[in-house]
Amino acid sequence: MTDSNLFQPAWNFLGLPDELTAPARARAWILPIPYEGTTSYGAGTRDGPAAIIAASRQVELFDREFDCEPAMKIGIHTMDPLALEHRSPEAMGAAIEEAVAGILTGAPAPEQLVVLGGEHSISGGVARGMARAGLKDFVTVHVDAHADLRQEYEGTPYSHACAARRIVEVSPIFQIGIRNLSEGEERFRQGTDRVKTVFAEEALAGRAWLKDLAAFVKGKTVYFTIDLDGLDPSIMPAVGTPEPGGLSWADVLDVARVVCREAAIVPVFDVVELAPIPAMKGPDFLAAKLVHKIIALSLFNRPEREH
Ligand SMILES: [Mn+2]
Repeated sequence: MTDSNLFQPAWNFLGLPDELTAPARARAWILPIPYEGTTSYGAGTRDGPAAIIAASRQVELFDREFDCEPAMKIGIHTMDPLALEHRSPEAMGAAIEEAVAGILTGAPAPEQLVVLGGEHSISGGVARGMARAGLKDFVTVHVDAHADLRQEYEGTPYSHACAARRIVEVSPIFQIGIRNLSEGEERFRQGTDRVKTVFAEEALAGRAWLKDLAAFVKGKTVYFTIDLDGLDPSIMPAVGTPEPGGLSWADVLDVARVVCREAAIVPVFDVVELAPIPAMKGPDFLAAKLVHKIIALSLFNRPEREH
């Protein structure tokens, strides 16, 4: 038999061996959605999912926080990417809603569905898919530089600039890291009790708001959506609209720890808006490590769901 050491790690998230990637065995499933249809400034998010998976194959599986290789216990299945490249934003949203609902209610189904974007407009479809799958009363935690609360943008309500507004239609939302919003978004935010906001300057000034976040997610079903431009562009320049003054790596890990510890379950999270920069691997690697960490934080210390 051929020496298996001759081959590179498998082409899946983290490069896991086959026995850990079968859908029926894997507690987490990765769904790449390389959609880019409404990007208004820097382009390239269609290449985000492949860059995250490529970088993930170099991520160290051992994690000192868990004193083991959590992915080897959890199992992770990497799905084929959704083929949505040529759809309108509206048709894209409907297709994602149907796909996510189908995955979450299928047999087998993952305990956690991890969506890799693609631009942030995909998240409205993800949230509606969760609702359609029967996940009742879930709440959303949203890391972003932008409020994304516009009713519509450049002629479509399904733009990346409207992602959070579409989510608010199905779920209350807690936003962190916001440092850019329009007057209309600010008025909408002030006029509804479904949006809580920790602006970037507050997020960077201390940790008191983590208590508010903990109270928001405590005992709840949580959808966690991370637009990578919520992080500071000094560590995450590979985004379409890099806004100065964002979250650090430690900040976003603190958010993830609170969400994963206090929530009842985190059945879906997404990491979106990576627009890879050729020859700059840091951002791709950051995104891959973040996905790995959130999977481990949310599943490792929880008993496996009964099938
Ligand atoms: Mn953003």
